[in-house]
Order: sequence, then C-alpha cells, then structure tokens
Amino acid sequence: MYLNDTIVAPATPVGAGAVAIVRMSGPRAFEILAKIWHPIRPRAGAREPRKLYLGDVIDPATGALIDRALAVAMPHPASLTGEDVAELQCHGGPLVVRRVVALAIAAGAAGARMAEPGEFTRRAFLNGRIDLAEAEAIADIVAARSDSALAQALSHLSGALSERVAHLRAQVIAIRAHLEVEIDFSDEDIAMPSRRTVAADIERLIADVALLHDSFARGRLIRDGVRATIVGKPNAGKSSILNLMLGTDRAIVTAVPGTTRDVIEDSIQLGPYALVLSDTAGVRESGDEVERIGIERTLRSARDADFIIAVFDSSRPFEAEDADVIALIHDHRTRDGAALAILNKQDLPSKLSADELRERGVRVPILAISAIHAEQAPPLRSELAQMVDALVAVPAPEGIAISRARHREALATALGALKNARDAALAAIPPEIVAVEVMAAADALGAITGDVSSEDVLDAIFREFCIGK
Ligand SMILES: Nc1nc2c(ncn2[C@@H]2O[C@H](COP(=O)(O)OP(=O)(O)O)[C@@H](O)[C@H]2O)c(=O)[nH]1
Ligand SMILES: [Mg+2]
Repeated sequence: MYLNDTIVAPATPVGAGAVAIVRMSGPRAFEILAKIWHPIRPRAGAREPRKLYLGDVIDPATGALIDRALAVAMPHPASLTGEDVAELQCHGGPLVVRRVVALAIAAGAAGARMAEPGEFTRRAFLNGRIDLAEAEAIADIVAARSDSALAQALSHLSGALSERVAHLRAQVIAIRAHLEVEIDFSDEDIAMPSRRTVAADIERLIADVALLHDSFARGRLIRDGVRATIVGKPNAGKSSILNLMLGTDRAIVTAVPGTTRDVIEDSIQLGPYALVLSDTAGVRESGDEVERIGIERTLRSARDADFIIAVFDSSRPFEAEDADVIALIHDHRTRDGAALAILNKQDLPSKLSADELRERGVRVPILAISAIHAEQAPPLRSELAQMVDALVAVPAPEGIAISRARHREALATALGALKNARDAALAAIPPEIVAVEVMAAADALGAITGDVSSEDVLDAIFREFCIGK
C-alpha cells in the first residue's frame, strides 16, 4: 500500500439502486475527475469545493458518454481521508459503476488504483483524521444490528472511548514523570515514603483500568447481541418457538422427532438489544450419524451461549432427555449465564407441570405457553426482554463500555504491567525498572487509539471493512 497514489472504489453496495457513489482519494483525484467528468454548464462560475455539480462522465479515449452524474470535490486536509477526495454520484446500476471505476483507473498514466478493503478509513487514520478506536467504531456502525449497538458505536466514534483511554494514559505518563525525578537523583537511596505514594497512585489506576477492562462483558453483548440457544428434547417445540419469536416459518417444524439437525441462527431486536437465537437439534441419544453431529453442535452452541432457552413438552411425561436439559441449564448457570425454561404445548392435556419441573431441579423462571399460537409471542418476548435487560445492565464506568477483544487484550496487558510496576515500586527496585513497566502500560493503552500501532494490527483491523469504506 502506497500513500501517495490515488485510490478509487464504489462507496455503495453492488447492485441496483437510485444512486451509486464512486469515491476517489489521493493527490490526483481532482485531475482524474477533470479527465472523465465534464460539467454541463462549464461557465456557471468557478466550481467551489464541497458543492455538487451536474455533468457528464465521458470516456476520454473514445468520447463515449458513460453516465450523467453529480460530482463533488473535497480538498485536503479537511476531507474524509485528509487527502483530496472526489466523489461521483452516478446512476445506481452495476454496469455504470463498473465503467466509471474503470475510467478512473484507465485515466492515462496517472490513473487511480482500486482501493483495498477499508483503505479510505485507513488513510483517514494514517492522516490523523480519526484514531484507531474511532475507525473501529465506523465498522461497528455499519455492522450494528440493534439500537444499543448503534448508540455504543456512535459514542465510540464521537471519541468517548478514546478520551477515556487518553485520560488513563495521561495518568500513567504522570507516574512515569514522578519516577524521572527519582532517576535523576538515583545515587541517593530510594525514598520509601515517596515510593508508597507512587504505589498508591498506581493502585488507583489499576482500579480504573480494571473497570474499563471488565466493561467488555456488557459492551460485547451490546455490540454482538445476546446469544440465546434453544435447547430441549426432540419434538418439544424448539423450532416452533424460534418461528414464534421471528414471526416467520424460518425453521422446519414437523411431528417427526429429529427434524432440526444443523444449528439455525437468526436475530431479533428485543428492546434496545439484539437477541441472536439459535435453534438446535433435540438433545437425545441417537444412532443416526447426522443427528449425532447435530447434537454435538447443540452442546457447543449451548456452551458458547449467553442465554439458554430450555423447552419442555407439557403434553408428555418427564423423560431422561429432560433431565439432560436440566443438567445443561445448571452447567450454563455455573458460568453465570442466564436461562429461561418454557413449558410448551399448554393447549394439550397436561402430563408435566411447572411444579414437577421445580421438583426435578429447574431453578430458573418457567413460562407456560403454546408455541403454535401467535398471540403467545408478546408475553414470551416481554419475559425475554426483561431477562436480557438484567443480563446486559452490568454497570460500566461513566456508561462507556469496550466491545472489542483487541481493546480488552490491550487493557489486560496494561493491567499486568501496572501490577508489576506497583510491586516493583514497593520492593525498592531501581526507578528505571519501575519506569519500564509503567511505560509498557502506557504503550498498551496507546495501542487502543493507535498512538502505538503496527502494520499487522492495522491490516487485521481494516481487513474487516468492505471495499470503498
Ligand atoms: N399442540 C401443540 N403442538 C405443538 C406446539 N409446539 C410445537 N408443536 C408441534 O410439535 C411438533 C414438534 O415441533 P417442533 O417445533 O418441530 O419441535 P422441535 O423438534 O423441538 O424443534 C410439531 O408437530 C409442532 O407442530 C404447541 O404449543 N402445541
Ligand atoms: Mg426443531
């Protein structure tokens, strides 16, 4: 990747639409624009930056008209990427877009190059327009599946997380400055009262960094949604419950036990949060190999879930498979997961009651419904909404929560280094060594915003963007 070439890419998705935007960025963006696009009223005054003008896209080699399009020029440095940016708003047909992009690339020896995924955003980062946490927030906005995910990403984009991290980093660097004084007078003995002050300062920082680190539990649920796995014996009505929640016939429902074999996933918005539902193969001993693999997937999905929806069939007596499902709930709850039991098929004569389920060891809320009746969806939704709310509502410092594993790892590294620094400070170890740990913590925090970054990290981050972003 070279920063001094000019890149081009469609900024809108492939396919037909009212408008498609072709975006160029780099030193030759305006030159290329002038070659391939001509205003229809060339004498209507000087063309101003950041204003749209109507014109024709014409192939300079043949003079052929390609499209009629609006063009806008956004000069550096106050542009998306910090470079000269030109955009063409073409008609939204895939062929038109391909031809306009091809023209930009073919525009003489000084043509543009097709952008890599995320390259516009990467340039914005490299040119200091946004920091790394803000760049990641852009990807999160595009991927948001719920109101809360969108709100969290927008708050990160507006710098809430970056400011919090910068504040922590500034405090770490202040401790380093404190140690500098000691380094300058290092031929004298280490003054322990002063060291205890340093250790106490570090201790306070550890608490603040830990708070942000632990906010990942909440931030991830907000960003990715709460993963709920529906489990139960074959024919209990798991797929019917998925369909009831989704309001569509997403999963196949039959009276034949063992119909669902693979894990079927779909998401709904529940209040401000996304609930990612997984319907699974019924839990039972099976001689059928495909079904056995399906059951293994059920167990794996349940293990990874934040939430278990356990379905019991009230029209049948309690069976060994139901005991397996109860064991699954217990196992999940030992890992702090939440669960809801559903006693299904209330419309049929009852062979299994909520009381019996309690006696058999169910310690989670039990909701009695009939999954084949659409009017049962609202009570189920509201029960789940309340439980999800309780699960996500873990307090976070100043409402800010991290949502990316990369940020959590950086904070864990910073925590480790700060703990080492605190111990070294109290053990009367030379200030230079304490300072090394303190700076390791500062670097780890700096990695979140990209003050400290490597090509590998940038590659990994921007790979998840689409072309043209
Ligand atoms: N009467 C009645 N039948 C139900 C109810 N829920 C599911 N069923 C039926 O039970 C059978 C199995 O349902 P399904 O959702 O495929 O169960 P799964 O194997 O747990 O996914 C199907 O014939 C459904 O129509 C219910 O609440 N009442
Ligand atoms: Mg099923």
